Parts: sequence; C-alpha cells; structure tokens
Amino acid sequence: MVRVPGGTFLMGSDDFYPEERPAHRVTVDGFWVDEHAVTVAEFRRFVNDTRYVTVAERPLDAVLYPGVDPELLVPGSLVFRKTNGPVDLSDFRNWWVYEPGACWKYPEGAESGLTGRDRHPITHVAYEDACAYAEWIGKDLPTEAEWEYAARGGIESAVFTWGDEFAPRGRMMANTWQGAFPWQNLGLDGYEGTSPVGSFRANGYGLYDMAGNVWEWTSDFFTSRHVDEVDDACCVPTNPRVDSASAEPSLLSEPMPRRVIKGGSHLCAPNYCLRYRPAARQGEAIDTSTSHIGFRCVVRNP
Ligand SMILES: [Ca+2]
Ligand SMILES: [Ca+2]
Ligand SMILES: [Cu+2]
Repeated sequence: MVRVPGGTFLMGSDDFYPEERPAHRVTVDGFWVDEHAVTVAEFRRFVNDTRYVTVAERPLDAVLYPGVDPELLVPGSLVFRKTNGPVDLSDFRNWWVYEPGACWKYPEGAESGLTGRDRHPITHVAYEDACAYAEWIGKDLPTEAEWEYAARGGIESAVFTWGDEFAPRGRMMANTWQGAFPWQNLGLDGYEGTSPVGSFRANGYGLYDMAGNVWEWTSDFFTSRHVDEVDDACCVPTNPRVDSASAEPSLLSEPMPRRVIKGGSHLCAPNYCLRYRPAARQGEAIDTSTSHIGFRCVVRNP
C-alpha cells in the first residue's frame, strides 16, 4: 500500500458533467491505499480462503426483481459487447448484455476464463463483494473524497490525474477507449479490454490506474451533485462521507440504492463518456456487477 498524506484539496469540477459540481474544498486525513486495484489473483486467494460466493454467482430472488423477465433471473453479470457500427448512445442496452454465467471467474460468460489475467483487476464484483473482500483482508473501501484525493496525486485541480493534457508528448497515460464508442476501439493505448495493473505510469502518489482500466467502488452513496457546502473558507468539511441513501431524498424512489464509482474505465470514450478524470463520478446500483467495475482498499488507522 501507499501512504497518502492528509491535506486539503479541490474536489469535483465545474467544467464537465453536472454531477461533479460544485468544485469545493475538502480536507482528508492521511491514509494508506492499495497501489493498484485488487487483482484476479488477489481475489482468488480470498475466495479460496472463505468460499465466498459473489452476487453475480447467486440465484436471483424474483420477489426482489418484480417485472423482470424470469429468463433473466439466472446468475449472471453485465458484459460489454462491441457493436458492429454506430448505435443510439442514449440506450446502454445496445452494448451491455446480461450474460448468464458471467462472473469474476468467467468474465465474458460461461465459455470464458481467466487465462493470462492474474494481474488484471478483478471485475464482476457488486458492492457487497468489494466490502466482503475488504473485511477479510482487514481494510476498508475508500470514501469518494479519499479516492479522489488519492487520484489527484498531489496536483491541484488538474483535469487528469497526471495534468491537463490527455496524452503528453503523445504518451498514453491510462487505459481508456480511443475511437468512436461503442463500435470502433482503436486500442492506441495497447488494450481493448482491461489491462494488467501497473501497465501505465503511476500518479504523483505512486498509484496505478486511478484513471481508466476499471471503475472503482467507493463507500459513498450517490447524489446527483456534491452535497457539501460550496467552497467557503470557514467550513471546509473534513473526511466527508455520504453514508445514507437518504442524502438525496429524490433518489430514494430508485429500486436499488446507488454508490459512487470513480475513475472511469477502458470503455470511457470522449464521444460518449469523458470520465477518466478524478472529478468524474457515477452512481452504480449496489447489486450491479459488470466487466468494467472493480475496487481497491484503504487503511485509515494502521
Ligand atoms: Ca484501451
Ligand atoms: Ca481505475
Ligand atoms: Cu465512462
């Protein structure tokens, strides 16, 4: 793990998507954070030790999913499928497929496997799977503020974790999507799917893949904008966390609470989702697992 010294930073951004607003000052205490996302090999050790069964591997209870096609109530997970050409970008079902049998062991579905992927980030983990791993290893999931502070690597309010330029001197700094999503993956960064952790340069704190590769779970509930008080020198929140789904009452009507995921993934492309930035955030239903979401852990009081 890497030690991130405590400090105050500008969280969020006023320049991109509305959910990142407002940019505001936040203070976090120092903490330890995993150098890279939890890998397949690491997660396998956890499962071998505990016989843990992930959410994607469990039968689905029809009572919890009223109105869902019974054929879809089989264990499985969301797998990305590249399309043959341009599609309607407003409907994610054009490229996300609920694949029966897909789970961390079979990331593309029942016929797939993990050959050569030991050093790739674990995927197909729902929120409670990430929590179970963290508890087993004696760590925690980061809050959104901790995650973003760590991702920024000590550079104040830059667009990316390494600065303001996407590819300085032509060098690719993260595993994202180049080309027109979701059909044309140019792979200029060398990877169409996930990449082994540590394939791209670390940020200022020595952390890998804080942009791209896989999204990472944080412990904060999602709100459609930052709920902290706006930038005000007299009341900078310290170690803020959104630990209740009712932080934004309008979201309580959603069938499943959402937690914040950070960092973007290998599927983020400028024509669709410019979220391989530290300020970027997305709310993910806690029971959802996909081929592009993983996690890393923190330790607060060693
Ligand atoms: Ca890529
Ligand atoms: Ca990442
Ligand atoms: Cu994205």
